[in-house]
Amino acid sequence: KSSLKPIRCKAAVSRKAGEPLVMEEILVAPPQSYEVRIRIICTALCHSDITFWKLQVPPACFPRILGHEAIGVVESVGENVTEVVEGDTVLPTFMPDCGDCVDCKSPKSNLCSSFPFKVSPWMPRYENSSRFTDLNGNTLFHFLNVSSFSEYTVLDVANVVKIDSSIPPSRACLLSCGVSTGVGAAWKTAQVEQGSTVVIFGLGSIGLAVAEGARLCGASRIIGVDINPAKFEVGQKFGVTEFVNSKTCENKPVSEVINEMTGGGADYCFECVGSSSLVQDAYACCRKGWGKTITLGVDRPGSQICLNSSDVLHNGKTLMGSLFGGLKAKSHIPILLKRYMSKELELDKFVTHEMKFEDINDAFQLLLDGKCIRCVLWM
Ligand code: CXF
Ligand code: ZN
Repeated sequence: KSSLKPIRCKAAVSRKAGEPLVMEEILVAPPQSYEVRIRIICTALCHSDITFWKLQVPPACFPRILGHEAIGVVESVGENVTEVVEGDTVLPTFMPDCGDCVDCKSPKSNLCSSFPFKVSPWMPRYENSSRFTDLNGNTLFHFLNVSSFSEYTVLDVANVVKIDSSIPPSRACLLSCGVSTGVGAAWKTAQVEQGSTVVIFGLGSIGLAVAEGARLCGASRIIGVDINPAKFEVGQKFGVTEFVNSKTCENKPVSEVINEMTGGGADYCFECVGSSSLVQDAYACCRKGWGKTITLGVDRPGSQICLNSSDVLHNGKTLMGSLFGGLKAKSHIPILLKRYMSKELELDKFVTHEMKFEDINDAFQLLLDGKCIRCVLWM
């Protein structure tokens, strides 16, 4: 293991907030104990990459290697790694699954307490430690435990899932973040049942993945809410059955419209935008007694959700947050991949664009303009 050497390869470095990524040669250090170095096969763009690329306030930090939705092959492993070997196909996941802590051992949670989720610029097991340097010897920061906008990257073994190498990489990689987050929120966090009525606020990639999950769980009504009327047609391909344009609700709050449509509220509401006032709307139109509202969207740091305390007391509703769809990466991703292979889970329709890694800045523009669902970049 001590014979492992740094690898020189290409990476798209985010040097300044909001500025085009720079294609550079960088050095990727060997994996330390409990780490693996992987060669990225392909990576997709997720909206969180845009969020952190634009961000000017902490936890922003530059220069950084973004990217966290990907698939790769293990190039080498550090000491104490027994779970994977060189040549294994793996999905990186930003949510760790150590398998050992109270939370990983409980079926009720996916929030590992050995490596509590935070948006850190470092490797999870070693504070202030990066595996990336530029050719001037300067440190490049990590992102979400993955940093896949590089031909090679280093991950903690808690952040990789070994998968079957025969699955098409451009489809499998979607389960590394976005599709898992949405499908998981319906399947694991909400536990949507057959015949349920579901409302999805925001029909971006995550909202569409929630629709796909709700469809798989047998929901009979899937109501999409968005301000862009074109989203209804898109949504229909993902199982959306009805559409509400919240911009043209005729002066009625959107929650009132939903309460009328559903005769007193939906079984499950999902907030997929990242707006605390939309969380309030969602909570206001899930059914009293058993309605559940799930939040997936990322609002500005420090924003507050305001709920009326007697409404909360009188109505018996549930409000839950969902990170990575409540999925335990190592046990649940293989199940979703099986459901893809058996043609139940449809992944193909999420991939609207595929291009070369070199063209990553064009891919950013497509996502910024709302022109793509998932754009897969081949290394
Ligand atoms: C997000 C979830 C919330 C914090 C930042 C990352 N996940 C993936 O895109
Ligand atoms: Zn993501």
